[in-house]
Amino acid sequence: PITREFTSGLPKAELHVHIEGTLEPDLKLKLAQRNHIDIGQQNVEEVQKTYDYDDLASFLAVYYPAMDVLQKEQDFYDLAFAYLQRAAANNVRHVEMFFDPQAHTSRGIAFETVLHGLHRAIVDARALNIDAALIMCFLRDFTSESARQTLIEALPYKDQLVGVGLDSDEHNNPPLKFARQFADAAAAGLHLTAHADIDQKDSIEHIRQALEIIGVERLDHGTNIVEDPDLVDFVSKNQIGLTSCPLSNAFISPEMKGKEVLELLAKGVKVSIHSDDPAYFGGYIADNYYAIASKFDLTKEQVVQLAKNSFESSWISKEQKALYL
Ligand code: ES4
Ligand code: ZN
Repeated sequence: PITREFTSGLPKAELHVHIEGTLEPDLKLKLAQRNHIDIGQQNVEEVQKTYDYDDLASFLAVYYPAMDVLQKEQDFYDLAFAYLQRAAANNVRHVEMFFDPQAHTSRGIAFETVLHGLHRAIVDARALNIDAALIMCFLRDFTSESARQTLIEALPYKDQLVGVGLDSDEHNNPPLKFARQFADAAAAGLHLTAHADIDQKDSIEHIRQALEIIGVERLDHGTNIVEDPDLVDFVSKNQIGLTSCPLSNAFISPEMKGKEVLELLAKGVKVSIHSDDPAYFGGYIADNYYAIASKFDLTKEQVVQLAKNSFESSWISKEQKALYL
């Protein structure tokens, strides 16, 4: 059987982690104190008691307000550096991390404060033998005008970004709402991905829009695609990566999309395993590999293929991929 030592030693790429979702209770408390913010809890246990959610909306209602403690560039640096240290210790070799600028600019934090802090952590983490890049997400429950302004703010720094994504509340917020912003980002040379989520009533239509209209190169979650053979063919032919997050899915269903992942893996689709919001969903990437491997009795070959897929779906150069594969 697959052991925790195996999943943590396995060389892998993390392609679906929200950096704000790596904010651990102890850092949250430390930043609250440093920035003189009353978050209403005094210790780790009290913070963890607020982590009470069983669907996307109830999760996001805890998640976004908690970001108040992130105020200064150094706060964003500390957040990202702590994550990268932990990832490096679990043999994550490459990270493409999401960040949500609008979650910060909407409460008066400058875009540059966020970007500079995260970028500086990425540069310093190279000394830990981990390379990382940033994917800027649009908040899909904000307007497309807000996304447009965010992209305008970001474009002068496009060399510090690898791509754009789409996250937050999917309900009634289809990918098509941001078609123009995705097209502009692609024209600027950025890669494209989008959350096409778990068990949303329109998930197949959202997946279709993301693939056929937006032209995403990856789908975040998106494993509901197994319901539609034509779309499975499409991702197969076009080598679209699907980033599945078992422990995040487990909050919605104990099956954590294991059957879907195995079906896609058997069909040769580039599905891979990631952590989403590890500080909130009970585990980092090695824990996510372990969770699905143990519950579904995966073979070593299947686990290795998932890790290979993570490098293949990443946005590193062919030459760099060859070093990992
Ligand atoms: C997220 Cl689990 C999830 N879904 C959608 N958007 C998100 N942002 C951070 N975590
Ligand atoms: Zn996510």
